[in-house]
Amino acid sequence: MEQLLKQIEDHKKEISAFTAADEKQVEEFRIKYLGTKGLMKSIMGEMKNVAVENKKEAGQLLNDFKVFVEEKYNELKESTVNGQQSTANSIDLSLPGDNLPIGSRHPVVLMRNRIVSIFQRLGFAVAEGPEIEDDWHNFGALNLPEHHPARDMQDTFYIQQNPDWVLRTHTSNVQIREMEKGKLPIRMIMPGRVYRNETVSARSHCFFHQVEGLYIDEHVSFADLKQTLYFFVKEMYGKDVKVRFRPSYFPFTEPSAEMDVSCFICGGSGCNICKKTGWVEILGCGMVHPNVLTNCNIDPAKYTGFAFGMGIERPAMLKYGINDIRLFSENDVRFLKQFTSAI
Ligand code: 2NM
Repeated sequence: MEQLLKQIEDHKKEISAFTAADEKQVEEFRIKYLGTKGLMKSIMGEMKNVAVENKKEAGQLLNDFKVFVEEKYNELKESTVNGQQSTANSIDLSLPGDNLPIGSRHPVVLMRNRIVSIFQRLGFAVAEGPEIEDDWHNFGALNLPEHHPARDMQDTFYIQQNPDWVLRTHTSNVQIREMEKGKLPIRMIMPGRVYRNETVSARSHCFFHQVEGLYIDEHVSFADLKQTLYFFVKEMYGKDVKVRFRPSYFPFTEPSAEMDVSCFICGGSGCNICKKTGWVEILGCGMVHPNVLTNCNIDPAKYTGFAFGMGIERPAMLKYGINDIRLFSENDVRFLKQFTSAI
């Protein structure tokens, strides 16, 4: 028994010190200690020489030893990968990590997120839809008559293969698609890219971004429209900003209005941004035209609603002091990496 104990201790020391540089050496370890003619086999054979009264203790000892050898074997196996000593054991975990170059959000996305999150807090859900749209969803359903100038080739990109398809000129196509689903009430916000056939310059581009909104339920009034947009403006431009509505015209709303805020650059005293008027136009809005509701199988005698739409690029340019709209789509990293924000 004494002798067996001593033997095991010696083997343990030897095994602990064993290292393997590759899979071949791991295999050598297995053969030497765990193989059919290996140490484990022969030392287990010693059991027959142990006195009866010591057999239980010796059995326990040998079992523990076997577990010890197997654990060492697994350790060696794990530390060698593809015939190479793996780096797993040589990694210094106290070293500082590599700096990962993290990107920054696009200024249009930052501005879109700000706008969208204000309306989300009022219970508006976000909806999206196709950028290639048929004539009905982009024009017809929106009460744009056959010969309306907006349908002109001059203003709209038509798809050559099928002139019934256009690149959407606003995100209102998403409103139409949501209304057509027939699930009311609707309280939704529609952000997205839109296309207009315009000459590209520092001030205008042939594609840009919009956020539109739609609220349809029983008894929705122009007062609801005004209060919703007042809340939006205060959240967006601060408590002190002044607001004014001007009557306007859109084929898809009646009545229609445009909303101005007191110039957030000069505070209303007059500058280049507000063209010395003290006011900046930020959105168009109105009560959804009964024809639009009828086009979407909504009964205008029962339901009313308001809608609004605003561009994203212009407020982003004012906020970040960007003087050329083309910068948004050129993807120059020197431009893009300047914008940081939590949202
Ligand atoms: C605007 C201004 C005013 C608008 C209307 C609709 C719909 F589908 F309900 F008729 N969607 N968007 C709307 C109304 C958009 O953008 C300047």
